Amino acid sequence: TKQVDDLERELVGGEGGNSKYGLAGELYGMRDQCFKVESGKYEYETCIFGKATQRDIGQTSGGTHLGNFEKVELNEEDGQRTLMWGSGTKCWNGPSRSAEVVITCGAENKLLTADEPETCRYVFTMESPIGCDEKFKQNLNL
Ligand code: MAN
Repeated sequence: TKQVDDLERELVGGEGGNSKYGLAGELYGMRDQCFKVESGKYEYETCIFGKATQRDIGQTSGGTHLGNFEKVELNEEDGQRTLMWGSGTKCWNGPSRSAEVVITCGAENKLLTADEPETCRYVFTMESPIGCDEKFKQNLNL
């Protein structure tokens, strides 16, 4: 029983809690997968439970470290999921780089957009089936 309890805690967290794999284990299916998107002169790569990286288009290795995967955040009110990376390479004269991926409901796991709304803070949108949950349906009155 203890083993099952421990595994369950790892997968779906404690009561109502957030865990390593998200509220209901939804990140398990994309664990260690990486997703890419191009924007302006850069290609970005975000790896679930890994790193986020910025490269010049055409560059195939190295690049600027945008952060290490930290957590998935769930907004209790609107059900919005956001994946967060932090402690990236320090910005010139500023904070260390960080990245977040805002999830919307969609058929595939796919990064859609990349933006740098403030210097060295990178915000991506991603469509994913993990965004298509009860809360999403409620918000759209489906
Ligand atoms: C690099 C890139 C940019 C960033 C600047 C900050 O050029 O990482 O995204 O704005 O550094 O100096």
